[in-house]
Amino acid sequence: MKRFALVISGLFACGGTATEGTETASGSSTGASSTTTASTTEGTPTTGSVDESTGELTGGSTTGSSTGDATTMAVDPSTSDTTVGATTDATSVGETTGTEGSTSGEGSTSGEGSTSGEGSTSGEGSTTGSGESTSSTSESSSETTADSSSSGEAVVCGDNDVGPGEACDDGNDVDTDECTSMCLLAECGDGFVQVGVDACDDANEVNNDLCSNKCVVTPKTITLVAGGNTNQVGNVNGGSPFNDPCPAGKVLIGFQGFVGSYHGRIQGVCGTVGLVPAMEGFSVAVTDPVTLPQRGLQGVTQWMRMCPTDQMIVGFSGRSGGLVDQLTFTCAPLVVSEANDGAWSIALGATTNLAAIGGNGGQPFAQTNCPAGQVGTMQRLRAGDGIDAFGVGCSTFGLGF
Ligand SMILES: [Ca+2]
Ligand SMILES: [Ca+2]
Ligand SMILES: [Ca+2]
Ligand SMILES: [Ca+2]
Repeated sequence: MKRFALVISGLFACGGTATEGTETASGSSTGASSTTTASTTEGTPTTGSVDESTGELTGGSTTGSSTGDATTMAVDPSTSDTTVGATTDATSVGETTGTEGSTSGEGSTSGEGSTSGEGSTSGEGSTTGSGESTSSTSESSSETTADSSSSGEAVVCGDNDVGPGEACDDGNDVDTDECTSMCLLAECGDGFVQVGVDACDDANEVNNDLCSNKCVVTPKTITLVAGGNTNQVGNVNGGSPFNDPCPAGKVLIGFQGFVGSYHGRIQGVCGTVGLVPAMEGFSVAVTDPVTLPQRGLQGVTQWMRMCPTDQMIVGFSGRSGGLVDQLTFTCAPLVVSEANDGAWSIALGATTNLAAIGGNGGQPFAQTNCPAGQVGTMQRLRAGDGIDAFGVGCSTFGLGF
């Protein structure tokens, strides 16, 4: 019923507004032709949509160019019956009409259901109401249609010709070169390990799993290799030598013992260094402490000096003479970093001195550290009844992949 009413009104309008009809003619002609084309696909839908849109639109802007609309309307019904039409064409028609009449005409065309957006377009059209703009609109839309259809035919990924929408086309199915089989330029994160560029590519956003966001393999362990020694302080010829290394994979993380006016007994404490995911990278954790053999037989007051959590012994200072009188241990953490190019590295962080332990005899000796880039991994003592000399054996550290 509505359909009828609309059409009729449209016809009436057409007849009534003879003058405007001329102007409309151009616009409507465009619309008509396109409409005809439009009739390619969906005849029925078109009709149906016509009703809906018509209803809405009519209420809003009946005024404007009823003529133009009318024309369109008249065309539409017939067209719709024919039924064929590319959706796109229909769209263009709709827009055209919309601009001019902004009335029911549009609704019918746009109604085709190609898009809801059109409806809104029609609304604007009514506001504008210029035939020119209408025509341009219709043209552009028709062009768009043409492009889309043509592009669908021509572009073939793999024909060794870079077509529209292709970033590259090397004509092969190899995904590990610079151009993937999807005709996309290889990049980190596409899930393909580009030869010579990506060390890995897990296509996720997790930086500290096995493969970083820069497609670099992440570190898994900390390696320790026996390195140099610190100097020994005290009487380097006294007592007997005791070189006690930490178990494999462990570093010195503190000392304990018994002290009187000088150090009577000492034993190192070792912990396992390992990598743990932290933030977007890794941190070094120290776990599983164990003690080294206790050397010396004297001392009355038990003591313990442990590095802060996850830090290790890198040096010491204190006082000494014929024996080891006082010790102040120096600790530092290991810090893992990721460079801009994705390379991972590990280095010592800022040092911390623990509280001094022991007497004030002897003479102060200079800060005594492991060689640069090394951490303590062995107690190097000389002892008889008391601790004659104290030193530390060190190891280089690195990342294991
Ligand atoms: Ca191609
Ligand atoms: Ca390729
Ligand atoms: Ca890749
Ligand atoms: Ca990852």
